[in-house]
Amino acid sequence: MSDNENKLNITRRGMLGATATGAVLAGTGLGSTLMTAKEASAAANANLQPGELDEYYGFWSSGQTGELRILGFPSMRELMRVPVFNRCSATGWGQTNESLKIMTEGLLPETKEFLAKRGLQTYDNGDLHHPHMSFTDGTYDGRYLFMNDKANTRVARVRCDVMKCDKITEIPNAKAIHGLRPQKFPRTGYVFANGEDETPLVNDGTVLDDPSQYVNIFTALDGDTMEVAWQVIVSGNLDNTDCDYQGKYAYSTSYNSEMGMNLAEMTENELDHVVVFNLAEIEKGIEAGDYQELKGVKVLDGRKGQNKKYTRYIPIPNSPHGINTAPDGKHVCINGKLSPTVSIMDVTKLDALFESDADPRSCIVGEPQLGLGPLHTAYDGQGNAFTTLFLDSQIVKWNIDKAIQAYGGADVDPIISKVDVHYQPGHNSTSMGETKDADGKWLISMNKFSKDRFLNVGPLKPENEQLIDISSNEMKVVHDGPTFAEPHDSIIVRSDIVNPVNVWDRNDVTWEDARKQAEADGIDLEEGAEEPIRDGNKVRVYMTSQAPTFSLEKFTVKQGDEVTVYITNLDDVDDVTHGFCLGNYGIAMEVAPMATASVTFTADRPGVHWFYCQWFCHALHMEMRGRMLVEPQGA
Ligand code: CUK
Ligand code: CUA
Repeated sequence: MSDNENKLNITRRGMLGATATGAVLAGTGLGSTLMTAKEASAAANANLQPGELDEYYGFWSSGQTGELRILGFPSMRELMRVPVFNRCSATGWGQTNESLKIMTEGLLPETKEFLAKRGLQTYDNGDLHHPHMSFTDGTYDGRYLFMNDKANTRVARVRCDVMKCDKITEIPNAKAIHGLRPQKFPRTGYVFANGEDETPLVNDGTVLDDPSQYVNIFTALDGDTMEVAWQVIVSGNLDNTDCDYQGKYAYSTSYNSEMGMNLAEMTENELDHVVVFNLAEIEKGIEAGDYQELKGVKVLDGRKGQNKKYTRYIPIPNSPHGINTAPDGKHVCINGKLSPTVSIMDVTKLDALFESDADPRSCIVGEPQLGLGPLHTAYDGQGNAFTTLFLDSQIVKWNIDKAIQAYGGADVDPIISKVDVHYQPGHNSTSMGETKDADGKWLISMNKFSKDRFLNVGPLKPENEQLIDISSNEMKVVHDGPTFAEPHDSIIVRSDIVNPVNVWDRNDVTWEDARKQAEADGIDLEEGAEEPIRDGNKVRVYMTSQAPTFSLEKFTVKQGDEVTVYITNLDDVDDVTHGFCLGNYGIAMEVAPMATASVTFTADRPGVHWFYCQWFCHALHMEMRGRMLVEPQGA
C-alpha cells in the first residue's frame, strides 16, 4: 500500500466512526496524536484533579535501587518509597537498630562473617524485581507484599498495615533469587522463589570450573514465618515463576536448560523448558524423609531422570522468560523471548503428566505467533491477554480461546490489536490482572528505554512506564511516566484492599528490643529519662518528641562512649513525623507518629554537636533541636 492509499484508507475508515479511527491510527503508530471521545474520558480519569484519590495502589519494584515504591494508579503519582534492600537517608533504614535487626537477623552466619570483615552489618545494595501481594482464595488480601533480591539472594516482606519491611530472609544453597510469586490458593502460604544462577550445591571452592556439577534451586518459603519451608534441586536454571489457582502446582521458566556458561552455550537449544512443581508430592517426599539437609534446609532432588513425582519438564521454545497464570484459573502463558510465540499451558492437564507419564507437551494447548521478543503477559479477565514484545516495541492484545482454536487447526487469528510503546517493554501489568478479579481497565507497559520521550538528563536515562487504557479493543497510550533504576515489575491493586494505619500502635513489635531495654533500665519509653543511663562505656539516652520539642535540650556523654538514642514520638496526629539528625555524625532517622526509633553510635568526636528534627513538623520546626556535649577523653 502506498503512503497515499494508506492515508486514504485511514480517512475512509475514519468515516465509519471514532472507534475504527482509533484502531487504524494505533496500528500506524499515529495513535498518540488523536483520541476518540471515549479514550479522552479515560485519559481524564488518569489525570486526577488536586485532592482526588486514585482508584488503585500501584506497587512498583525499583530494580537495582533496592526499594519498593507505592504509586497512586492510574494517576501514576509516586506516593511513597519503602526502603527494603537499600540504605535510606531519609528514614535511617539500614542505620536504626530496628531496621538493622530486620536486615541482619535473616542473614546466613557465613554472610555475617563475610560482611563483618568489610566493616558491614548488612549488604548496602539489592536488586528488587518482583513485588507481589499475599493472596487469599485467588485474590489479594492486603496483608503483605513479598519481593526478591536478585543481587544478594534474599526475599523480603513488607507489612501493608504500616508499609514497612519487617522480614528479610537470605536463601541458603540457591544463588540470585529472581522470579518470585506468592501462593494464590487457598492462601499465601508458600512464597515461591527461583534461584537463577548455577553453582555447585556445596559452593565452598571444592568445585570450581566444572559446570557438570552445578545445580539450581527452587525455594518455597513460609509466608507467615518467612522461613524456608523446602527446596528442590532442578535441571537447568530458573528464571520466572508463577503458580495455579488450585494450590497444586508452581512452575518456573528456564532459559538455560543447556546449563551453558556463555551466551552461545545458553542459547544453543531450540527448546528450553518449564519445570512444574507438584506441591503435594514434594510435601509427601519431605514426610517420607526423601531429602538431604543442607544449611538447615530440606532439599529434595527434582532433577530430570530422577523418576520422582516432584517435577516435570515441559519443552518450550526458546529461552522462555515470563510465566503468567490467567484469571480463568486454567491457562498459563509462557513467553518465548527468543521465539515469537507464547505457549499456553492448561493446568488441568498437569495431573496426567504426573500420574501417567504422558507426553510433557500434552499440556500445551496453544502456541500463537505474536511478534518479536515476547517477555511477559497480563490479562483483562475477559479471555484476552496482553503480551509485551520487547524487540517490536509493542504490546499485542490477543484472545486465548482463539489461540487455542488456531492451534487445533481452526482458521482464526487470535491477534486483536497492537500498540506501539516507547521503547522495548519488559513487564506489563493490568489492574488486578494477576488475580481472579482482573477488571480489564488499565495496563501499564514497563519500558526499558525512554530515549527521546523526556528532557535529556545525560547518558543515563530514566525508564518509561506507559499507562494504557484497555477498556476497548484499541489499546490507547494515555500517559508516560519516567522512573529511576529500574523497575521491572509492578502490581495494580484496588484501593479498598489496602488499609494502612495513620499512626503506629504503641504495642507494635518493631521496638520490642527498645522496650525491653527501657524496662531493664527502669524507664518508660513514653516518658523518657532526664539523664542518660550509663552502663560502663555504654550510654542510653531516652527522649520523647512532641512538636516542636525534644524532651531533652541537651545530654552529655564521654568521648568513646557507645551511645544509643531512643526517641518516642508522642504526637498522636496524622503526618506529624519527627526525626533525629545528629550533625557531622552521619546519623539520621525517622520517628513516625507514636513510634519509637533508636540508633547506636560511638561518640568519638568531642565537643558540641547539635541534633535536630529533620522532618518539617511545626512552625517552630527549626527550633526543634538540642545539643550533645561530648567530654574529651581524660577530662
Ligand atoms: S524480569 Cu525484568 S523484564 Cu527480572 Cu521479571 Cu522480565
Ligand atoms: Cu519535629 Cu521537625
